[in-house]
Amino acid sequence: MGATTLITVAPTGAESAKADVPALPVTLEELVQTAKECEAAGAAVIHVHIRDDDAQPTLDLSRLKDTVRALRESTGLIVQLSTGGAVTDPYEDRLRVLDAEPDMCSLTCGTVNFGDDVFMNPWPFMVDLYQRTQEREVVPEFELFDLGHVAALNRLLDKHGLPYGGRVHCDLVMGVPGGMPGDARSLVAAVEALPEGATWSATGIGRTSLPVLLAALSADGHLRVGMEDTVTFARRQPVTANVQLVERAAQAAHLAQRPPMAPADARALLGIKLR
Ligand code: KMH
Ligand code: ZN
Repeated sequence: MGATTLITVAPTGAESAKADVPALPVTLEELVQTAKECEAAGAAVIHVHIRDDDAQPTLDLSRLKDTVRALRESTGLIVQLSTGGAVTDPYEDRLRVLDAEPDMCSLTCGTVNFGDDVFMNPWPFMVDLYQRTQEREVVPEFELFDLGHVAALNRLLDKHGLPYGGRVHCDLVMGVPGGMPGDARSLVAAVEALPEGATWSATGIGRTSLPVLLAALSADGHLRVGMEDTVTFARRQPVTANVQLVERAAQAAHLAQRPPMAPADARALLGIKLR
């Protein structure tokens, strides 16, 4: 088999309101339907934020457990729960996400200005979350919003060893107002600073989505797309469903001669525990 592209879909996030973005999947039924469509279109990993009955972001543990179970029953996708949540979520709730026993979780490697807000990830919280992923045998995906986060990741690995699964997998989250810009030269700078042997995907927020996708493919990276990161497909054209973004990413991956990676191959690459 030749080289392939791991596609992660991040369908919901914590920032858009259902009232503003009706296509956003916020119920469990909508999420499962989205997951099935995106898997069929080439996604291998789903990065999950959930909502409550009022479509507000929540880290409610029983809902998270139900979500993990439903996604496992209906798809072969690797289930990655967000530990970032919303900027207002307390650290204890973010740590408790691991009790839902996901395959993977996000782990952001530093604090960052996040538009008008601040997304808090102080060093002691990072270390606590990282050690819990190691104990619980959950594969972390290191979210890197800035070049300083790459330095913090290297420090984390130096002090606390390799993640469960043995593979360091990162996601460059680019173009957040307050983080690194979503452009090719920032991407190259971040990739050059990654730990030896790390695998990585990249995503660009808002209008940086396409430039980052193209830069990532040309630098041999993997892709993350989804309505968490952009709700606009093209100028004046809202995204109508997450699968639109996955289909476009899959087409670009085919064009780059690195077609989408199957979930089973992604499980082997990342060292996901059989649950
Ligand atoms: N919603 C952002 C504050 C993650 O999922 O780990 C954090 C975020 C990162 O989306
Ligand atoms: Zn997220």
